[in-house]
Amino acid sequence: MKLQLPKVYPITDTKISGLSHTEQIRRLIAGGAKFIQLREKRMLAGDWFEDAREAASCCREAGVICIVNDRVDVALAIAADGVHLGQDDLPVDMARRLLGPEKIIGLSTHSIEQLNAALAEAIDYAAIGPIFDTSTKTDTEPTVGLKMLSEAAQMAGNTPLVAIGGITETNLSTVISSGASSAAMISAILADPEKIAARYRKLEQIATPC
Ligand code: 3NM
Repeated sequence: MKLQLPKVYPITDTKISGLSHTEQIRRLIAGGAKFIQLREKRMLAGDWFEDAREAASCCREAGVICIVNDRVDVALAIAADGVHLGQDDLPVDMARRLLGPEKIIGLSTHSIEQLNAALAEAIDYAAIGPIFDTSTKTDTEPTVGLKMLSEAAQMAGNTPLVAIGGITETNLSTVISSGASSAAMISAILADPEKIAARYRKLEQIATPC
């Protein structure tokens, strides 16, 4: 069945928020988030595992989908709903074999060529980025821009397409109207930790005008 993604897809970041993954999850859930990715690029698995487990447990209790960035092993260990893979992570077919047919697999792409290849894999959604400049991720590929995002959305067809990189309150509407199913965001949601719930709520409103 086709995955239904909320228009705003929050990703945790302990450096930007200054909060544990669990605390970020609590605040995001308070804001109404339904689909969250745990992303930890600095710590070793052993050092954030307990936090990840608690975060996943909060998600389960609230009926919120929890995806783990990069780490199939961590996703399995905490019984997450799936993984978000990068181009250098385990190949999709291997992740699928480990996770089984029911778990969600998302795959990052950074060009039309990579997206085309991703669409031939057993994924539930593809991501493309960075759409705009971002300082959150330092090893990014060249920016995709809105024109290529529209092309990518047409190419993705029925597969949900997540736009990522430099998305803010100001450009969110254009990202969605360019064809993205969802906009993944880190700094626009987490930069002020006291306002995480409110920021999520506001961005979801901008992305889903009534
Ligand atoms: N992946 P912000 S850009 C995690 O291009 C990530 O695949 C990207 O953070 C990609 O919303 C990015 O703060 C950073 O710009 C997104």
